[in-house]
Amino acid sequence: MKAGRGLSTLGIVLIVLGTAGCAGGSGAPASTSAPPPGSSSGISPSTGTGTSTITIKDFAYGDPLTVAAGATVTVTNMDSAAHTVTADEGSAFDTEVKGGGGTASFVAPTKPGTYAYHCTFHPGMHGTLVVK
Ligand SMILES: [Cu+2]
Repeated sequence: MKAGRGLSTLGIVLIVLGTAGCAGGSGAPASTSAPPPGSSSGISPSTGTGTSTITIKDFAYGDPLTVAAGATVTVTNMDSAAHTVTADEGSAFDTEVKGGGGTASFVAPTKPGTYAYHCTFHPGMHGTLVVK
């Protein structure tokens, strides 16, 4: 039976969805809470560019990020608290990002797969990095 593996994958997806959706319920992520006008911090949404960015905000990593194998991933932390991006298994990646708009970067694994990660400071924070 292959049901076991399928359920395992589904479980990860549900955890990610649950983390990302706790503020907005069902439907689209609540990304409409733009910063107030005039207070631009120089950080623009990384949509459509070649850069792979994880933006941490409100103790959440956001949607799962898909990157190329070995790509450099930049992490931006909009919270006041410091966070880490730490692979759940093994030592695929582990980087600390200071709060207040701090940035850090790490190199994505070269082995394709789905990598769950978390914050060592806040065990409730979970994210997913997909390498292909
Ligand atoms: Cu954290």
